[in-house]
Amino acid sequence: MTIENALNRITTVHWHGLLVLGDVDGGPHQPIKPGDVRRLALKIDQPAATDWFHPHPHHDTARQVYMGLTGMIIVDDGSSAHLALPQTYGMDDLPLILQDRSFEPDGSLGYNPSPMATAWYQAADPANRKRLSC
Ligand SMILES: [Cu+2]
Repeated sequence: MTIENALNRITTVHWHGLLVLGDVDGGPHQPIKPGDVRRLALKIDQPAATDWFHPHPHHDTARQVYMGLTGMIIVDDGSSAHLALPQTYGMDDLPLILQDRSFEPDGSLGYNPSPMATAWYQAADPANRKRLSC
């Protein structure tokens, strides 16, 4: 696995749910500076799981995830092959990631980590939108 940080800020890649050792876990203790390249050898040896990867830099995780730095990791150990479940990936077995986002009038992502900036808060009472603009 090769990770190149093409951002202009520190990031990490954390393997959420993978059973890997701490020295390749990608937590905040393993920052990747802008322009740096990190090479990892991940040995995946665990039961089937639906996991995900995401950045985990100190004080910037939520924003980086919001901006799209995340993805799914499906570990298949064959144990579900005999179950009456959809089995054709991409046809009847469709992994989904749902993420709540707001958009600015120009179509760009609007990121505001305040819980009072969420659409439900603003929709609950039109006065809330005015309160936020103060
Ligand atoms: Cu995580």
